[in-house]
Amino acid sequence: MVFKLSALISLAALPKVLAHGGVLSYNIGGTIYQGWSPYNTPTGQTTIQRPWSTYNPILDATDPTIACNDDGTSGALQLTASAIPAGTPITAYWNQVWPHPYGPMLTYLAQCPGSTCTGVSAKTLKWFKIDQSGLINGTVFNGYWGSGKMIAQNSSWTTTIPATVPPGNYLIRFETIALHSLPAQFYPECAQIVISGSGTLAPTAAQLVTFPGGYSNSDPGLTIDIYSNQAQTETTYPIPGPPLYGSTSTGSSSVTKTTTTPTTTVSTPPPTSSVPVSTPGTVAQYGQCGGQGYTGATGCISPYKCTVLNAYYSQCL
Ligand SMILES: *[C@@H]1O[C@H](CO)[C@@H](O)[C@H](O)[C@H]1NC(C)=O
Ligand SMILES: *[C@@H]1O[C@H](CO)[C@@H](O)[C@H](O)[C@H]1NC(C)=O
Ligand SMILES: [Cu+2]
Repeated sequence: MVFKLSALISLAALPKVLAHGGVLSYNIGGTIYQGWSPYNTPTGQTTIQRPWSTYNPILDATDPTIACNDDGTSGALQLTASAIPAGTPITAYWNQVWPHPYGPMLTYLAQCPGSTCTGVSAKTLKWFKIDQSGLINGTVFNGYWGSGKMIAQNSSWTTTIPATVPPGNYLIRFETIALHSLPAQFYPECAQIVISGSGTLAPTAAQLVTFPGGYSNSDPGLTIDIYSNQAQTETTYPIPGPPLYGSTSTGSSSVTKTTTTPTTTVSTPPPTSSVPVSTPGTVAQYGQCGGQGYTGATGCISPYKCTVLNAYYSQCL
């Protein structure tokens, strides 16, 4: 009997893939980039995504693979998405349908020294957080979370590179954290991009972390028991990691969500309207309809509504 190797690999992988996964592809400014396939041979894989090794979650905030779900290295045929203007939305697609609706979504950037990220270990980099979504409404026990929203958005998450980010070579790290069981489950994957533009707002020291290092196993946002009695009335959730890039918060005492405008930018266009717009329009479901720096159409096709995701991105949902 002859078995196809790929069929054997799929069978072997099946029990693992049922309830877990990772980022499988990206849409950057309208271009689709396929990601790494962790269950195929590394030989010949050419992707902008860093190699990763398993659909299984990382269960320890100090795990040496927590930067990019791998050993930190680039692939033999590593690619980089070049000339991505700051201000561009990047969508990451998880396997369908992502199974874990309780927990935060987080997106980080790390700038590489020198002229490329290829060959640079993800563990040596300093990361800053450009997007986060924790408990959106309701209670910790049964509320609507960033990851629930990710599932509702076609198991995808869109983060717009802030227009203020300085040009250079970066890794972008999309992460979902699942809290349905403890320890918390981390699902991070990374891709290599070159950001262009004239941003000049460097992250502050307080906004920069290493991975491992950015999280601790005792962080309140990672030890929270969403099934406890307290969780049934708790409506705030402290998102793990450093304070958001561009904010003035120290992150040490407050979980209040605030949106602040960076103060030292040179080239931020005036904010466009980010108020929900209900006029019937032309933007399709999941399309961008507003946000700082955005100049396109703002009306969504019926029945979708323009919904503010963050200061830089509103989407038809
Ligand atoms: C939470 O937000 C979602 C999406 O906006 C909405 O569908 C849901 O009804 C809200 N739930 C509560 C309890 O407010
Ligand atoms: C949903 O996600 C898949 C990738 O997982 C993508 O191919 C498809 O175009 C997406 N659909 C929409 C409506 O965006
Ligand atoms: Cu899982």
